[in-house]
Amino acid sequence: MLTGRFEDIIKLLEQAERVLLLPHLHADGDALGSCGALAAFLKASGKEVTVLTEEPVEPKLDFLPGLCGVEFLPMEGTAQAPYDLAVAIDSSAPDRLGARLPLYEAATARARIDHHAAGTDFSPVTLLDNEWSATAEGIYLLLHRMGFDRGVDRPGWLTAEVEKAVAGAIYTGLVTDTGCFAFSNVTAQTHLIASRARMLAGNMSFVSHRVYEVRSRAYTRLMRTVYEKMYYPQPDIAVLCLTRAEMDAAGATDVDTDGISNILRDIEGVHAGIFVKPDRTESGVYRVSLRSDEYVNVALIAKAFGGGGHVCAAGCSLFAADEAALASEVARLVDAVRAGIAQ
Ligand SMILES: [Mn+2]
Repeated sequence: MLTGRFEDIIKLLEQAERVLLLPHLHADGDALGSCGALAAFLKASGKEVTVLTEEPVEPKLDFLPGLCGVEFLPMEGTAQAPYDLAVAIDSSAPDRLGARLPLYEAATARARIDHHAAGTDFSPVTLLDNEWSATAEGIYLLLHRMGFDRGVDRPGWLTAEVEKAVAGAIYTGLVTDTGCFAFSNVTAQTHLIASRARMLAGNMSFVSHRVYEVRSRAYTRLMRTVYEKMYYPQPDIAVLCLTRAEMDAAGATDVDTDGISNILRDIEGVHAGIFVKPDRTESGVYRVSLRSDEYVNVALIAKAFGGGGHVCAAGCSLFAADEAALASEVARLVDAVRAGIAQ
């Protein structure tokens, strides 16, 4: 269901001269693709646009700046002049903006474009539809209203080159959030938009290759531990808890653990996968990634644990001082998933 009105965001975008776009923490291909598409379009229309990320862009997405002609600047902690408009992209809650939240709040006008069903309404102007497979799907619909992909009716400043750049970034967002158009969030509209984007952007097969097929050496080393250590607390639930030492031994960082929760969920007969790993900096804090099939809504479970996300892909944090405490927290989570499957 659509929340908010396209006109309201369009008005803000048209009025602003200096625009700040903020993808969520640990920005993925949808958050960055959506920012890149919007930035490329707005820049071509004459706006000054900055995309500020929390961390450097992860290696598998390093093609994006070149694809859309937009730089993604990691935040450097330096004071920045307030922006006319700040837009939170693909971010379901204010804490998803991390250390950039004060910059968002300092902007004269604020907006949010997102597709997460369970989230916090933290912006005065929101454009959100939980039926969009990706925020990038919403970005297409927004930009189409602003003159993108209108053929000969497009605005004079919108060159074919810019349209190509925008389309490539949108396509990347779609590929990322739909598992190459395989997830249950894909609709007929998703395919129509992907088709339009493919039409304008040209061959995009490298995107799924980079995002889904290429695995780091560290990830590959880590897989040994993953398969050895995962277990089934229930026949239809798969759990994996990695320690920092195990990740270090494989030379793995957080980006190397992408996709592990899907591996758990995809085992025959499993309805839900629970992947737990230590927070990269805070000791006693664990990041949980939940994946499910159509039998259980993990967004609800994540929410009960203070997190959020989508029906089939969600996340939350656990807090535990030692190994025993973590085991009991994981058991509590397993119980919640168990109860969710039973419903
Ligand atoms: Mn997304």
